[in-house]
Amino acid sequence: MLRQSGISSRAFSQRIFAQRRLASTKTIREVLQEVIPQKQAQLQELKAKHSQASLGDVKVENVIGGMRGLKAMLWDASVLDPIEGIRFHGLSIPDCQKQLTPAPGGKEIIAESMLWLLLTGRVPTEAETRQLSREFAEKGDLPKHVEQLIDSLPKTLHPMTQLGMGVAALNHDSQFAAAYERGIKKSEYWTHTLEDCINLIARLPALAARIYRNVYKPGTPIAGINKDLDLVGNYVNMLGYGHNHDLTEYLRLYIAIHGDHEGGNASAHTAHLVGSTLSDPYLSYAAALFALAGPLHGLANQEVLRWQMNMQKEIGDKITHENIKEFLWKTLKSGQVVPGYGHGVLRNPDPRFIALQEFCSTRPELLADPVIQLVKQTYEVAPGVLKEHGKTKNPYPNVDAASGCVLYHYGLTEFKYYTVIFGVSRALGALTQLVWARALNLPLERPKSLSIDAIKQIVEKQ
Ligand code: CMX
Repeated sequence: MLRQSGISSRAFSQRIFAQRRLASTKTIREVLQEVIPQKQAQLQELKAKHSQASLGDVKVENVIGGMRGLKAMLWDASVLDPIEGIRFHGLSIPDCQKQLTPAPGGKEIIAESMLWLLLTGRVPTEAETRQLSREFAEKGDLPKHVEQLIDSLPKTLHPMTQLGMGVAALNHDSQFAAAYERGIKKSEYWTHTLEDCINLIARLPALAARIYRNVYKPGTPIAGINKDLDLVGNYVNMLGYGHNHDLTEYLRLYIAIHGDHEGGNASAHTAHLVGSTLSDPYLSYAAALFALAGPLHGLANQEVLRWQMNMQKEIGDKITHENIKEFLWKTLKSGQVVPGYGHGVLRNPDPRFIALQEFCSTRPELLADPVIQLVKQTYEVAPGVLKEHGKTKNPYPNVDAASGCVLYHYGLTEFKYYTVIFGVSRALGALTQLVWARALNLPLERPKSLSIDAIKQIVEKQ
């Protein structure tokens, strides 16, 4: 009939599309309301029937399951074992607590020694650690334009948005970007990247503290950088809590152990992906921060506190295992996740959670705090409830289950700020990864995507 009418099939389809285009009065939302359920059903069918089918190099479950467990990245500095948890160049958290130099007068791991270990694979000497602290202090002041930018932002803008914007604006002074523009050899990329990474880590405390002071303590002066202090010592000073030695020690530990969690975690992987385009470290890390700001990742530490406060409000003074159980079920039945529980890789309690709990266990005033007790009591009940609920592969706490409550105890009660502290920390691992990606000349990341129809065609042939 087409031949009789003298038009080709392509022209025929174009005419049909044109007629549909004219006839349809649907909105884009209405069309999506129709199309999405169809695609969802197709995906469900693939998941149920063909998860284990091979697509060549990978299985269907890898493509539709968030690439969980897929060995597709190169990263030396840390390994995450599902049962044992994190090791940094082979060292567990307790090993690091024994071997890495603390701050003068302190006991906990500090950011400088963790960064040194991550970057070089070696445990630094005390002199090497102190030298890095001094370099950070000397480079820690913010440029004027970044101060002005942060000061101009609405105080209601989420602190993580402010942090990402500030980090991106620091790229004004990127040595890597300037050197690339001048024209450098690939073999020189890593040295300029390293300088940017050190400058960025040095400036993060002043940036993060300025956000805190602007939003929560406006109009009060911010302490200057003390050249004799470590990075976190200065950060806590600028936040306005420098008088509190225990909080300073807690934040030293917190920032060191949140530093890296294998290469594929969402924030570090984002920095790696963006950095693979040769975007400079500031832009790459700003992107990572926006991944960290998601509630399934770093924002969970804010969510845990919010959830706990709601639980406390609802239960009142009579906190029992039964009451907590009821609240957990209420959360699950309303379709929400229990924040601070579960993990993409871990299948045991997170050793970072254990390390933070141990920090509390030596301090009676922390053990007596109702918020900290609630974390412990929830830990006694939640794994059982989550197992019974039967969805999560890991019913145990991750680091976010415990990290906020100690901050809360010490008076840092503004939990919308908590992910910013995580953001100061994750720079250690994500930026180390960038330096090594440039040193090893790793290429642009560019995985292949497949449509649902293409996957169906492949699996149906098998
Ligand atoms: N509460 C309720 N349900 C949960 C759950 C939790 N804590 N953890 C996982 N599940 C659900 C998932 O939503 C998923 O449900 P669907 O099948 O309906 O999609 C199912 O259990 C299977 O998930 P999983 O394979 O066990 O976990 P994922 O690898 O998909 O997700 C994580 C991991 C962390 C996103 C998830 O456990 C979660 O949402 N936890 C709560 C948020 C949180 O604490 N995030 C912080 C993680 C640490 C960090 O990055 O900082």
